[in-house]
This record gives sequence, C-alpha cells and structure tokens, in this order.
Amino acid sequence: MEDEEGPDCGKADFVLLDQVTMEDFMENLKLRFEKGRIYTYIGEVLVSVNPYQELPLYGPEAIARYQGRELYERPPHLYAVANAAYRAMKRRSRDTCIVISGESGAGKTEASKHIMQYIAAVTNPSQRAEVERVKDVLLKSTCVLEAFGNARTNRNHNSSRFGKYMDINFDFKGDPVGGHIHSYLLEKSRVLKQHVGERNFHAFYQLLRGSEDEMLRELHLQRNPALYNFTRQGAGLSALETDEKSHHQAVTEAMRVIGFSPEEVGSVHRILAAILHLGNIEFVETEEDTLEQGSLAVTEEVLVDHVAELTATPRELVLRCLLARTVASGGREVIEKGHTAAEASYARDACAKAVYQRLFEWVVDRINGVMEPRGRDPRRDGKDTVIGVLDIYGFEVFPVNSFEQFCINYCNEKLQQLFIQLILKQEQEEYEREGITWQSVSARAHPTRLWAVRERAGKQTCGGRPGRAGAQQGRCGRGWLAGLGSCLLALPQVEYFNNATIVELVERPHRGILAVLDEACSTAGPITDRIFLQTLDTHHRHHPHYTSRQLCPTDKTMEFGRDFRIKHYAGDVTYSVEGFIDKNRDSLFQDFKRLLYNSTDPTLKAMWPDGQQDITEVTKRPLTAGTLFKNSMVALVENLASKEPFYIRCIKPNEDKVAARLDEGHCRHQVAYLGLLENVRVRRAGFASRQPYPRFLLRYKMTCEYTWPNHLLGSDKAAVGALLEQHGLQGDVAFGHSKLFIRSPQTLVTLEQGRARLIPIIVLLLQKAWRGTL
Ligand code: AOV
Ligand code: MG
Repeated sequence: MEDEEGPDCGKADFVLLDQVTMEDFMENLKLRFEKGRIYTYIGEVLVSVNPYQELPLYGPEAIARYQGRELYERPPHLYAVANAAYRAMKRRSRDTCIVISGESGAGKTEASKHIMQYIAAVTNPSQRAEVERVKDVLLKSTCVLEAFGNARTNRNHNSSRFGKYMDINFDFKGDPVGGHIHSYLLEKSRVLKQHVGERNFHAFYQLLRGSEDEMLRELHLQRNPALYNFTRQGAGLSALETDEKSHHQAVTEAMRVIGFSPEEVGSVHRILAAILHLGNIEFVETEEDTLEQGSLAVTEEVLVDHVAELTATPRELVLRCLLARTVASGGREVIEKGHTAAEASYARDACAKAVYQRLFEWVVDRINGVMEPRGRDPRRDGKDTVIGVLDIYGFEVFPVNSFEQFCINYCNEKLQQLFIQLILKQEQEEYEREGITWQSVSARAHPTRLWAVRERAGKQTCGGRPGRAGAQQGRCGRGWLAGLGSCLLALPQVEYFNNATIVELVERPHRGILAVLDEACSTAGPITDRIFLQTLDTHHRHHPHYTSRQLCPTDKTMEFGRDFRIKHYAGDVTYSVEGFIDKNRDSLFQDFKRLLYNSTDPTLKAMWPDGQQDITEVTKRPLTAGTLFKNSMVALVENLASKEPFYIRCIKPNEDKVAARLDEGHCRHQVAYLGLLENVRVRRAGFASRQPYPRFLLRYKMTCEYTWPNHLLGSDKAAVGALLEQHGLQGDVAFGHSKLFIRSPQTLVTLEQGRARLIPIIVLLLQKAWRGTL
C-alpha cells in the first residue's frame, strides 16, 4: 500500500514505526497529513485527521478502487474499513459495527456519511427497487436529521447535538433491506438558549431564511431571526440566505423522498413556527385578579392566537396552560393554581423544549417506520445481518459546562471503556481463531486485576482504589497528563490507562453522580443544586477523578457552591451544577401534554400519546433524563459489544477549523487520551503484524528463489514457510490457519529492506523484457 501512496508518505500503519514513542507517532502523523494522507492504520483501527478542506479522496472512482479489496491492499481509507465491515458481515454472516469516536469537530459525522455512501455504492448491483428505496432513505435521512439535530457551536459549525446509532439490515445477498436509527439525548436546552457564537438548531434558520414569502405569511413569521428570542442570539451567525434556502429545499425534498406526506411536512413547519412564537410570549403580573386567569397576563395576546392556530388547539386552552396549572389535590379532586410570572416563563420554556424534542423524536420514528425491513420472513429469507454505524457527539469542554456536557462526556467515557475492552478481546479472539497459542489476556484481566490501580509516583501496586495520597495528588488538577497514569491496566508489556473508575464515578448505584442526582430529584420539598453538590462532595471527597472548590479551596478556576470537576480520560471538565436537578427531572405540566394530545393536527397529536392521561391518573414518577440516558448507554454498549467492531479514531488538527494546519500540541493531547500509542503497543505486544498468506506472498515473493515468480509448494502457507526459512526469520513468526503472525516489527523491516533492494532490479528486468532487449 505504501507503493501506491509514494515513498515519502510515512508509514501507512503506525505498527510499522521503528519505535513507538509520541515523537515518532506525531512525526508520522504530521508527515502524512502534510502529504494529504489523512488516514493511517493501527492494525485494523483507522486514525483519521480532519483536513478541513475538500480532498480528492472520495467518490465513485475511489470507491471502485476499494471495492472487494483486503484492508491493507490499498492506502488506508474509510472506504477500506467500510469494505472490511461489509465483507465480514457478508462472508462470515457476522453482525459488525463501525464505531466512530473523537472530540467535537474531529470529523465523525463526515466519516459516517462517507461510510454510508460507500455501502450504498457497492450494494444492489441488480437494482432491486425495494433495495434502492431503502438506500435512498438511508442516505437522505442524514440530511433531515442534521437539520433538526445539528447546530453551530463554537467547536463545530455543524455539531451533532444528539447521538446517533444506525443499524443497516442486509439480506443474504448483502443488499440493504432496512435499517433503524437510535437517537440519544438531544440537547434540547439549545432551543431556549445558546452560548455567544452559537446558534439554535439549523431547522429554525432554514425555516426563517429559506422559506418562500407566502409560507412565512401563513406561519405569521418574519424573515429576520433576530426578531425571535430563541434565534436572536445566533441571528448574526446565519449562513448566507441563499445557502439557507438551498438547505431548506434539500431538507424538504429529502423528507418527500423518505415518505413524509405534504401534510406532515406542513405540520413540521407549523410546529417550528409555534415554538418561535411561544418563545416571544412574555408575562406580566396585573392588578386585577380575573376568575379565569388569576393576576397574570401575557403581554402580546396575538402570539397566543398564533400558537393556537399553528398547533390546532383552542386559544383559551393555550392561554390557560400558559397562565395556570391543574394539580390533583388528593383523590379525584382537581384544582387550578395560577402561575407567578416566573413560573409561567419556566412552564413556557419547558413546553418549547419538549415540543421540539418530541418533534425530533417523531422525525426519527417516522424515518424508522419507512426503513423497517418490509415483508421479510426469517424462515424464507434467512436472518438479516447488520452493520451498525455509531456517530455520537464527541467529548466537549465549553467555558461553562452543564448537564448536557456531563452526559455527552460520560457517553464518551463509556465508549472509551468499550474500546479498551474490545481491543483486548479482539486480539485474543483472533489468536484463538487462528489456532495461535497465546497467554490469555482475560486471565490477566480478571476484574480485580483488571481494575488494579498502580500509582506511578509510589511505584506500588494495590488491588483496590488508590489511597489517600493518590487522591490528594489528583484532586487539585496538578499535572493532568501525569494523572492519566494514576490508573493503569497491566497487559503483557503494555500499561494501559483504564477509565473504568470514571465510568463508575458517574454510574455506580447509590453513590454515583447520577444516583445522587436522582435522589436529589426525588426529594420532596425544596432541594437546590447546591445541596446536590454538597452530597457529591461528601460521597466523592477521596475520588481521584473528582474535585470541587469546596474540596480544593485554593483552585480559583471553580466557584464555591456551583462547580465540580471531573478528570475525564480526555481532560478536566468543570461542570456547573446550576440546572442539573431541573434538567434531570425534565418535567412538563400535564396540561400542556393534554392540550397537544387534543390538537386537531394528527401529526402533532401523535407526538403526545401520554397527553391522554388525566392529571389524577398521573401518579408514577417517570424515569429521570439521567437514568434514561444511562440505560440507553448501557444498552448501546451491550449492543456494540455483541458485534464485530471496527474503529475509526478521529483527530481534530486545530481549534480554529482551518485547512492544512496541524497543531502539534493539540493533536498530541488527543493521541494521548485516545490511547493510540497504547493501541500500537498492544498490537505489537503480541504480534506486530498479521497478514493472510496470499497477501504476504504477493508482497515478498521476489525475495526468495522458491517463491519467485511462482511457487510449487502445494500451499501458500508452505511457500511462506520456505521464504521465511531462507531469510532465517522463521523463529519470529507463528503460523495461523489463514494468516501469518509476525512478532517483531524488525522482521517486517528486514523483509521490506530485502524487497526494496530487489524492486529496482526487477523493474529494470521488466523494462528490458518489454523492449525486447532481454
Ligand atoms: P464531528 O461530527 O466529529 O463533531 P464533523 O464530522 O461535523 O465533526 O466535522 C466538522 C467539519 O470538519 C465538517 O463540517 C467539515 O467542514 C470538516 N470535515 C470533517 N471531515 C472532513 C473531510 N473528510 N474532508 C473535508 N472536510 C471535513 V460533533 O458532531 O461537534 O462531536 O458533536
Ligand atoms: Mg457530528
């Protein structure tokens, strides 16, 4: 593959580095990046650096070059990984998954799109209509989901504000026959408020700036996003009007192709408009206390008219829901309680967020409905196999981090944990499959040993949690990278940072952060975010990855009674507890649910099945947002672990989103926390390289008289044996059933050198042969 790339493009696989040091790794990464080689392997893991510019790497010709090839036959590429996952699925009927990870803006979503395009391009050669339909839906769904689920943030102008896992079902011919999208925790607080420099979800700007005048009139909207509270902050950051227009058209067209009816698309637009109007409603406390409305009034009644019209609900009921709530006061008795202005604003915001979330979830469900494999009978058609593609929000740190960042970063901890486990597991399984004897990693990785903590400073190993000294050392955030070493997993020759302790800090029953938060939420009577923080401090004062201002009074980067900090595998993040309880409770008055369930717009009504219940029937406390998220993460990880994984590790080259600039410090940090050096070491600890016999022969056969130009030794395995014996290298390899395992990189280097010496001679001979002078 290096031949195809040219000689000066560095090592196409980090495993081939002469030495595994950060310097060597970075040098290779940088060299390749400068040459436009943004992809490099670590064994079967693909490392990808976001180029922030269009490179001529994609499209039908490139796809054709990778189609049906082995992973290492061509230069590293997303297509090669997509192809490997596809072939594993097709040849071995294995469910596979492609896990794309990396921080915000590293290129995960773009990678997932290229993978989908690859799969769409190489399937359905016989042009079956149903398969074409499924492919269309798969491809178009991305555009729709991005409109509703992505937004401009300071880290990425098209940041995914939801997690997405998409299963694609294939029939026995290897053609996509359906799919299913799981979405995870949409950052709905963005509907109300955005940081400076950020925008609301794209859909709002596309509607305002991209719609025809007539449609805007029907929605009682004006074109300028600065006129609406929810879009004002990001108004100056809008894309060009022409771009918004073409996006709006593309999304509407994509919805049509997917199968949304014109009525449904109309409802979606009306719901978006209703949210914008809702955001502009303000409340005043009046002197008069009317029977219907208490002493509260809205400042602009016409906005209530608009909301009522657009949601197809009675105006009086909309007003009532905004100004008061009904409460069950024991038994079947119901009383109406007027809001204060603050309560009404809070309820309005909760409603706006919830309406948007339900809209998003409905869009996902609707897409799932049309992607569900149709008319398939497992007895007749055989079991479908699946490729899953995970593109989830990346690790993120903002100046102020809230509940959403906490969930997002916890999610990334879970995925990192899975990466660690799968790397070990996958290596071991391969050795077993190939019949290679190998000291079992899992035996060493017995849970108590696996989580064994070794403190670098003290050079002592203990089986439990780190002692006080370690906790003290870590707590004040001194030397974060040194802190990475505070919890190491022992592997043969490789020390591996294991983040299990951080995952536990978040999700442990009873004491974990989520459990403490749930307890705070279920406490009757007034409970504040501050009390929640105090409880966390009590439980985790000795945890090496947890700290707060209370525990570390000299650290002025945190605020007393407001902040706590987690030392994540990817860096320190300070979270503000403000709003944690509220966001975790995620409650909405039943009046709104009932109102929307009773809408005469069938699309809107379908989004609120729980509005059917009467207030007196709503007794059960729903699961909190945090617990729901945790459960969905546990299920996701279980699902991924049951599949054969392929990993794409994305790196963001610089913070400024500029083309062709790789900031070394920035990348170094990512290489460190993604555990890429350890990944290379694990790969080399057992066997540095493994290659199927035919591929090995193809590359090195010219170095041996028994194999050049062709061998007569019965099997490729025997021929490889003869070749290695001639070089005296047979002691450094193991012969698997279908692959050769090479222990030390030096063996590969020797073979490569032999090959490099011979190639010019062979080329000369071939040229002479062509000219007929031989
Ligand atoms: P992310 O998915 O990893 O961030 P994206 O895939 O959205 O990041 O990439 C961010 C931006 O980088 C894109 O909008 C493109 O402009 C550019 N980019 C990424 N990959 C490529 C590529 N292969 N070629 C050219 N440009 C690229 V987040 O969703 O924020 O975690 O939540
Ligand atoms: Mg993304």
